[in-house]
Amino acid sequence: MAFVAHIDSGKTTLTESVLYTTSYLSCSGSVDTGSTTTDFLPVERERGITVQSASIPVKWKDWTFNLIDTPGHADFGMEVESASRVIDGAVILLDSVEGVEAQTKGVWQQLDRYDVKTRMMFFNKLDRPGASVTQSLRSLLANQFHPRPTILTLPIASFNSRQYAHGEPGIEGLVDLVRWQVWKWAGEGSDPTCHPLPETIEELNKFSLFPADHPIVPHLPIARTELIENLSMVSEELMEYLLELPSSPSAYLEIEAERLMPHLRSATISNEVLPVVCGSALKHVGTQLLLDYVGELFPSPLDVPHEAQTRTSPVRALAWKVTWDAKRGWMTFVRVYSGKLTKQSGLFNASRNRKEKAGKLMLLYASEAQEVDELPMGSVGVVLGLKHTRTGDTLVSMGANSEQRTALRDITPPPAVVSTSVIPQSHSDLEPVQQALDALTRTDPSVRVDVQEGQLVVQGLGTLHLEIVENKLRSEWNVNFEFGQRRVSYREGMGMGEPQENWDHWSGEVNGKPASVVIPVEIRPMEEGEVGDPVWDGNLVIGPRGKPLPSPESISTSRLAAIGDGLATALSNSPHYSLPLTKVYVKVNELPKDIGVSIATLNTATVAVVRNRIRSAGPGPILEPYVHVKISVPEKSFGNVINDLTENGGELLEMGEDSSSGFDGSEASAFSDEGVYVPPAWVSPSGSYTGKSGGQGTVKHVIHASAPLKQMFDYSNRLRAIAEGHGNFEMTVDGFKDVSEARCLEILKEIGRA
Ligand SMILES: Nc1nc2c(ncn2[C@@H]2O[C@H](COP(=O)(O)OP(=O)(O)OP(=O)(O)O)[C@@H](O)[C@H]2O)c(=O)[nH]1
Ligand SMILES: [Mg+2]
Repeated sequence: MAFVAHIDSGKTTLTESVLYTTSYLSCSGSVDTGSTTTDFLPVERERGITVQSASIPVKWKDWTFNLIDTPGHADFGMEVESASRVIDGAVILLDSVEGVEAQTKGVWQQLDRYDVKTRMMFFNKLDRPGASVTQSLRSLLANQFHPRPTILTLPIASFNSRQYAHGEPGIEGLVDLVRWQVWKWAGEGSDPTCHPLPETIEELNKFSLFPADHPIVPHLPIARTELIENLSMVSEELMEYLLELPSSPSAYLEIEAERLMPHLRSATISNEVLPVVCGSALKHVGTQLLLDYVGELFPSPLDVPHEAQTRTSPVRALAWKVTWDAKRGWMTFVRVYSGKLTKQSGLFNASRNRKEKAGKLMLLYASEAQEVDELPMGSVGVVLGLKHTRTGDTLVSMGANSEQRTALRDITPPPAVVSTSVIPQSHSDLEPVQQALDALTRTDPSVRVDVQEGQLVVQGLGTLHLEIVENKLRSEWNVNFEFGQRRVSYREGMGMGEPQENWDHWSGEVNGKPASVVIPVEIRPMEEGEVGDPVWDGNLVIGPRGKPLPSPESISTSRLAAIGDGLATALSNSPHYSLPLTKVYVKVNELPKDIGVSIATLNTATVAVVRNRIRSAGPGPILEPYVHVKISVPEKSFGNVINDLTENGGELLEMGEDSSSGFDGSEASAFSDEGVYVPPAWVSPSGSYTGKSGGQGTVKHVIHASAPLKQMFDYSNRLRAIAEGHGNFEMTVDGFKDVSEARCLEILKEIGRA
């Protein structure tokens, strides 16, 4: 299970609270003082942000979870990508002052991509002024997250009726609507007390925990009734049970939690409802309840269909993360999908066709390790001593047959959008720098390294990503180099020229003898409605069986792998402007039985044929990366911000006075609230809003725009100047877009091609 969310929603704080609650820690650390367990890298502690995901086995009651704390910043999206690949369920946090934010959507889509069905929301920071369960729930519906968000716990701002109306002190209690209990936090640092709620309306109205006039009391039966009725919409069995109940107003209060839980669980696992729980990670409010619900509702590894999964051999495991540690060497994080991985055993890397040998095995508690003899099915642990394995590779036991040796589904890095040259300080620094870069790409496949015109170039997912790369090269690898200027990465599309006759024939000389081969491929620019494949850098490559072709390294038949590799080479560098190609459609047809040439020749011929075809099609469009920005500024600077955006090639998408619209300004209609219990706003009252996006007493104006990434590199400085320090923005990469002719010329000049 993983915690995923927008930056700063409190994932690391919640992880810390989980460790504290489950007694792993005797006192909890804090992100703000750089003392948390999972943010252990020096850069993380300095900056108070998570850069890499960390996994921790957590024991709670009879359950064991493998918890992964992920980073929220989109520049470290690879870490969420690989975590999403190995989890069976995710808890998505929402800062309940801000509601849905840019990366909330980003991580939600990542979970979709890896088919993580089971999800739960945690509305965090309910202690903050301006926090609202109602608004947060509405923003989920407005952004079309899930048609059935289902609130399981309700916050109690105060047990004192008068203070409650003002939302102060923030969050003193929680009502568990399923178990029909109230949790009360008496004060800072003290343990909460749990009180069962009365099962009749009359007794509830006299319940001594609340003063007689507390407004939440009469609302609680309504909330529970709506929860149960909405749940019965997805469970016929529950519906039938409800129909049998006597029609007394208290009937729904008597239903035991045990009766509801199985329905809630199956609806959660099948993604028919999205359970929502509330709390404050910082104050440890709601952490136990979250853990209880994760335990009750999340699937065990056996409840989720995984590729061929058994408790017995052979071992199949996915390396979902590889890191380098100065003391321990290469550490490969694996999730074991079947069998039992034992220490010192021989393994086969099915993604790279190489033998490996496992050394020690460990369970890792963030940076602390415990050695173990074996990792059973379903577990997440670390293997030491593997030499060739990279993030995303499949490991199987040596004895596995060829069918069991196939690779599990890969992890795909998001596209790189910025690059910089790496200049070793002296000639003797070249080799260490190269080695360090190679090691770095093994740990983080979203860092790409290549040589362009004799110069080492690294590409990454954003400017912060490159900063961290620079930082790691210096502090972990101690190599001497300078980074050149940051540049955005451009792409080329394919031209419209028709193929010449016999364009797919290749003939040449192999070992002094003439050889020829026909490469069975079709190539054209992608058409409207076709979606590029991230595995192929936004191109669409279809294999002989009509399915998307996997990356060349994980193709198991050697002839197809040779063609795949040739395609990748040809598509990585256009014959026109030497940019990587994107939005090209390639179909590889069935290969004839006897091609008459060696594998190596097949590879060379594929590169040549594809390059020629792209050359003869003429130059295509140039594409550059765009970002989506959401900017909040006071009215005074509104006009200047807009002028600046348009001057820099930005396109305004939407403007308004607050951010209740979808964060991306899309017009898409919201999910209806029919069949959803939305508590009235007064149920989650809060002190007046002084949050980060507005500033005291000022109306915030929100602008959504799309702009070229290149113009937005130093936007934080620019916005600071324009809005005199009162502006805020968030930015997410929005893919590659075709550029105008004028901009095309500029780009060609910039890259020295015009
Ligand atoms: N008031 C309040 N502040 C919180 C709460 N949870 C987290 N914070 C604060 O929010 C800030 C961000 O918390 P983190 O735990 O680092 O957030 P994160 O989601 O891990 O951030 P990234 O890993 O960088 O994406 C810190 O200053 C926390 O102290 C909460 O429940 N209430
Ligand atoms: Mg964090």
